[in-house]
Amino acid sequence: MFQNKPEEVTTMTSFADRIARAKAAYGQRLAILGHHYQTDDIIRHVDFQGDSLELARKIESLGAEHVVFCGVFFMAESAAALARPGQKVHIPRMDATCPMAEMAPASRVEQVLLALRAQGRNVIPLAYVNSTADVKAICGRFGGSVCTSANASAMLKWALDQGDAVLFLPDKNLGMNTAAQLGLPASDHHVINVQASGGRVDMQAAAKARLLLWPGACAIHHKFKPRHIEQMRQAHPGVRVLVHPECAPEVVQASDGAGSTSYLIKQCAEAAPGAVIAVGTELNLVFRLAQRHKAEDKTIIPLKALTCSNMAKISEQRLAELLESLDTAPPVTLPSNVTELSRLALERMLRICA
Ligand code: CIZ
Repeated sequence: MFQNKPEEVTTMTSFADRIARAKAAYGQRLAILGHHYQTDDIIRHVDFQGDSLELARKIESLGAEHVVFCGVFFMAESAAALARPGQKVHIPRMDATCPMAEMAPASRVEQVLLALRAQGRNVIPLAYVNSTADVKAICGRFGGSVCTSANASAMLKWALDQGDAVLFLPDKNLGMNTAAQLGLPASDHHVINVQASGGRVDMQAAAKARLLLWPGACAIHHKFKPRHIEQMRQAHPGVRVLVHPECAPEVVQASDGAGSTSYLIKQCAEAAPGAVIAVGTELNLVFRLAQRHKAEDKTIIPLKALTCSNMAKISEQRLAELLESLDTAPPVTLPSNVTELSRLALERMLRICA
């Protein structure tokens, strides 16, 4: 899958050479971070690979003047909020956005939160990392925080203890799956209508729920269906099916295990030789796991071949071009109040999940 056609090899090699040259020239002044969903063409150039939590934790310890984030924009924003003064965070494509993050525009989040709070309950906002820095800043301002799929249950438990209810956003699937993990009954959550600036929230239903869910979802993970698991089990009797918790609850329930990218990676690493595992997440990670564990006689297959087109915008060419213009390229910047408040929300998470 990752093999280039012969005529592409020269181009790919030359981008790789340009990246290697730029890395050598910058030395310790440059650190490249890459998310697990990046292609192998990018991952081979990164200094650190991880999920957003692992990469967010790295920022503090990085001495580099330039941090290049190979991932999607909200990840670079979080890195910019956590960066030291003077440290510049870059992303090879500013338009590598996350459609789910865009499903919760900050102004709408604030309106809905205020409408919910106007009912007299202390509603704590908890944003999944897949949200804009503006939304994270709202969480910081209203006593809330941020979570990743790796720490969602610890963070939701924390948020439930802080007030009367939690507004979890933007991923309703992660919210519902995490609530199920914590044993929160379905009667305790409610997916809110976020139209008309909070004017359409069913306040009676909201008042009864401890978990209020924003109606967003990941365009990729939402495409996994229970029928894909049934088909997989028929085609490969004995297969173990693992999925990401951004999948719908019925998919998580039909699987043999669900968790963040770091969980999926660990499960594949710890599986016994001979294991057959179908993984329901972004294809680049599944292929990497298949390659990594092939020699150990483990068969790792995609539950369905789904790629994130925004993650894929980060190409070797764009990385090479960015590195060659790093001193003049505009870094990711945030207004100072957004930096301060989104950092507050992120640091709360890092402290709680230390
Ligand atoms: O937290 C992350 O990096 C995301 C978006 C997914 C995951 O499970 O790692």
